[in-house]
Amino acid sequence: MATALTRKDFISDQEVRWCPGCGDYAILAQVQKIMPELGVARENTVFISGIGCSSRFPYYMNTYGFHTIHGRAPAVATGLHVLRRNVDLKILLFNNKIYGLTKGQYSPTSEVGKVTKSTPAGSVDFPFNPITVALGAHAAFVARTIDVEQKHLGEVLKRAHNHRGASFVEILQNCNIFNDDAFKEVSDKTIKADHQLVLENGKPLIFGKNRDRGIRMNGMRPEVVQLGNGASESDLVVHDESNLALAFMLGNFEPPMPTPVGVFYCAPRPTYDAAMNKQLEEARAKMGAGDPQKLLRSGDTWTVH
Ligand SMILES: Cc1ncc(C[n+]2csc(CCOP(=O)(O)OP(=O)(O)O)c2C)c(N)n1
Ligand code: SF4
Repeated sequence: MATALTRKDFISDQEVRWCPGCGDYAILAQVQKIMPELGVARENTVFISGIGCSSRFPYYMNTYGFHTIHGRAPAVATGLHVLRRNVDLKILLFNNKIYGLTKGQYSPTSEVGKVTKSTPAGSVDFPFNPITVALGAHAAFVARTIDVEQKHLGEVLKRAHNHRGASFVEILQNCNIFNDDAFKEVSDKTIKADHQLVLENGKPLIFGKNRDRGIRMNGMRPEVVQLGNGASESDLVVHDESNLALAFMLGNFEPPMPTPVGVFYCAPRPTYDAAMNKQLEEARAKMGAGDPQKLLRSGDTWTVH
């Protein structure tokens, strides 16, 4: 019988080279902690990264790994369109709102007006919102978590793993060297309760240190209401992970609205891999095992003189 794996089995012999205090450490530690709990053999696991500090990740995991090209990890993992096709793999996007490895230029998730070495007068680029991009690409599982929220991070990663099909997880990650405190509002213990909206399926959208504020619909627009002040829990929006419109609405929350964390959307549908295998099985049952040589010589063939 195979012996159960432990966290240590997933730690490679490579020296971890991130700046002291980088949020990447917390994400690596939690991934190494939950991997044995997922019960997947190391030889069946591959971590595929792009380019960047975060992309050193595969070196530190004692599994298969592939350090690929900038921004193209999903493309290398599967071909394009991974989310729409629902290929059974897990995408972890470390969002630090900056280019870390190349020493602090603005990135596609930096806010408008971001002053960096490459944008001394402030960036004029409108940023990507990873959650709504994933939803727009028809991802069937979309979630957000935070590097320092180790318990939440672990739980979200396990849910992403258990979801059959493509899972997309945005992890808010602090780059303490080039963009320190980019997510201070949702990670600082003293203030985070007033800015984090923890999504729980089937539960009303409540937040705040005293859990006394919530999200209510005012016609077609969401608004923050003070509970007890003419508003009660029954007036609030109830989170429903299968509601795509709600997921988009929450994905678009920007301050002064609270920042949602947790599973925005989870609507399982057949995976690309399963659908393709089913089609092949059906074809085999109908036509028997294929013969590539026969296939090549069938249909329209001609001789070139
Ligand atoms: C197509 C392409 N453009 C630019 C680069 C140069 N480059 C290497 S790493 C990097 C920034 C990486 O930042 P990010 O992906 O946010 O990861 P981080 O280092 O912040 O973890 C850039 C621009 C590249 N390698 N390939
Ligand atoms: S530059 Fe930023 S993202 Fe890169 S290792 Fe240092 S702290 Fe982490």
